Amino acid sequence: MVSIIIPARNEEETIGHVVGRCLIAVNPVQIIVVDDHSTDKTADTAERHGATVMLSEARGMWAAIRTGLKEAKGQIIVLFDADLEMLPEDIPHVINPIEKRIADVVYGNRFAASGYRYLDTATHRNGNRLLTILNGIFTNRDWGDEACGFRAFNRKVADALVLKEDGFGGTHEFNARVKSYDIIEVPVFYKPRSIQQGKKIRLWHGLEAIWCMIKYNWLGR
Ligand SMILES: Nc1nc2c(ncn2[C@@H]2O[C@H](COP(=O)(O)OP(=O)(O)O)[C@@H](O)[C@H]2O)c(=O)[nH]1
Ligand SMILES: [Mg+2]
Repeated sequence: MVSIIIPARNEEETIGHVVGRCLIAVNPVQIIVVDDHSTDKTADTAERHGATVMLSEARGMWAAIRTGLKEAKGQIIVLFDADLEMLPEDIPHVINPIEKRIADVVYGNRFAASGYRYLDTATHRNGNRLLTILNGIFTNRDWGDEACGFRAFNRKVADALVLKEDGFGGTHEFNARVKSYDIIEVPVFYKPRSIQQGKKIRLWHGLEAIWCMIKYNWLGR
């Protein structure tokens, strides 16, 4: 079975589509939506479409993922966003290297030249480039898109994983903690949304990202 963990805060517009399409794309599947006191109908909508809904143990995207991991029963775990920036139909491609046992961890790469590539803003793309270069220096692994939220890993990784960050910094903590495993990147479709459309990440998260790279790669916390 595949467990899909979806952190979600105020995503009622898209969460139903995401859950419904995950159910079609992957089988057998366990879908865990981890809500964080959303003020809209995120939790109800997710439940109505067939997901198990949990309330996050703390505020932030990675606190939600940590909560979801406790409930995940699958041999493969997928982390997926609630906002449809990426496509549930890409999940089978992302888990394929784990099923073939040629990777322990798989990342979606939103910028790999394969298939369609929707044009991002240059600001976001260049920020991502900079973080990807820094993450490569800190980990000495050659990620092409180290900040992609679309990731999958096997049970061995899940059982060994210790995560401490609650917010977006968890993205870089996770990279540091899995850097010694067999890792593969798979191109995925990505159509970024704007802050007006609900994107929660901000420029200062870039500084938090760099701090987390230092903390978890160099200071060994
Ligand atoms: N439970 C929970 N989910 C969050 C929180 N912040 C972001 N998310 C979810 O995490 C995913 C990624 O967030 P998003 O704003 O799209 O960031 P980005 O696309 O990585 O820039 C989305 O599904 C959000 O709903 C939070 O504080 N709590
Ligand atoms: Mg997003």
